[in-house]
Amino acid sequence: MHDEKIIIVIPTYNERENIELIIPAIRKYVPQAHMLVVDDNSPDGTSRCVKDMSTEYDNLHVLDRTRKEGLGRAYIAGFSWALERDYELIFEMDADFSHDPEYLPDFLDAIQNNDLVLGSRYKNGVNVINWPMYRLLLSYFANMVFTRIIAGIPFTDSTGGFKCFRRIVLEGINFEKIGSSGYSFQIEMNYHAWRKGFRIAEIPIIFKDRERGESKMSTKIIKEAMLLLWKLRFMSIFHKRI
Ligand SMILES: Nc1nc2c(ncn2[C@@H]2O[C@H](COP(=O)(O)OP(=O)(O)OP(=O)(O)O)[C@@H](O)[C@H]2O)c(=O)[nH]1
Ligand SMILES: [Mg+2]
Repeated sequence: MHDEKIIIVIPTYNERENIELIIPAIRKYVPQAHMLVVDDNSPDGTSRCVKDMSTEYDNLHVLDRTRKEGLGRAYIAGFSWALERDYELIFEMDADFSHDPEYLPDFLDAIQNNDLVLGSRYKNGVNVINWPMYRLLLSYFANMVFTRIIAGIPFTDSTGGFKCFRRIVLEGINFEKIGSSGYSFQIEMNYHAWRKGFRIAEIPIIFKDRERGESKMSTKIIKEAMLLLWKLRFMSIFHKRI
């Protein structure tokens, strides 16, 4: 059990303070997992910091990109990198400790009988710590109302970014058709996996707001997500299979 090759993909933009702490924390909970930091040429030297750490930590990799293109593009580059190698389980995880590495073993348990495991902030009530009320309400309604009602996606947390894919799921998704760069990237990936009939489970996680580094949330990201939901609704109506 749990002997499949694991990689944790961590996109970063100006996360130097967090990345040097999250790497040892991940290692503590899943020592066998490899890590891939996908950095968009962060001005604060995140990539350099990870490269320096890789002399001490084995199986720690960096994928350097030339410019900031959003979370979605960074993940697609990271997934492609992982699929070119022999990883079976591919995680998404933020660098800023909003995703507590202590849940990683729970994902590994749940993926044994599933193809995709989603960490959900809303599965057992509301488990978000330290977010301003407007942001919590926005996220809660986006997930519990808009994604479920507009796009018909049955999950409690479609915008979360703490998840574990079996490679077969990523191999089944045409990355060229994924247009989103912000949160809607998460919705889009879940939607395609769900429509293709993969086994998907949600496990409860407690999500904490970042304590270090700067937020990259923007109204552009929110607008992109709202547009996507309507697009998915129309795709569902016409049963367009992708
Ligand atoms: N490579 C890359 N990483 C990004 C980009 N935007 C965000 N990230 C990283 O993706 C992860 C999630 O982004 P966050 O900025 O934490 O997004 P969030 O959690 O919704 O919002 P805050 O925590 O409030 O900033 C973090 O590790 C970021 O550093 C980007 O354009 N490129
Ligand atoms: Mg964050």
